[in-house]
Amino acid sequence: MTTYDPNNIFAKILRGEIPCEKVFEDEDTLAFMDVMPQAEGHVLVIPKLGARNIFDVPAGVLSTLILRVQKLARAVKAAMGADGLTVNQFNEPAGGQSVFHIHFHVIPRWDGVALRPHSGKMADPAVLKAYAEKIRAALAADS
Ligand code: DGP
Repeated sequence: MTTYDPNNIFAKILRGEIPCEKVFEDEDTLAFMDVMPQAEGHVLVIPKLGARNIFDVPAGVLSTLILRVQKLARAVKAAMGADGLTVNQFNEPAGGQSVFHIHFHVIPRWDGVALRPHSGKMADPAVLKAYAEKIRAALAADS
């Protein structure tokens, strides 16, 4: 299937049917903590409009989304005291995508610290909440 499935897990998060640890929301975008983080402070940034991935997302939605990715990248780096940051975006199973609602991974990085596996172990919700609080504070300081 290569069309958009409105019952994917991120669509359910957008409809409030599944909880998430939210760090940012506006009329176009939602950002929340990844439950299987590849590094401490790993955030996902998604559009509210349903699009499967890079191949079907409308240009205007993608343009807004990448600006929000930049906003989150700055806040996450500052909040986590990171040395750098990796932005990942996967398309179709062959490209590593497992949730079929387009999203960008915003992953803080530290010198000499390798990334953990993609879609690996579930994180402790209390730890995710603590990082989310720091990231929300950095966003508030930026606005
Ligand atoms: P990918 O589609 O391969 O880019 O990866 C999907 C990412 O989404 C992966 O890092 C794990 C994360 N993830 C999967 N299910 C959930 C969920 O229910 N909540 C949150 N917050 N993250 C999820």
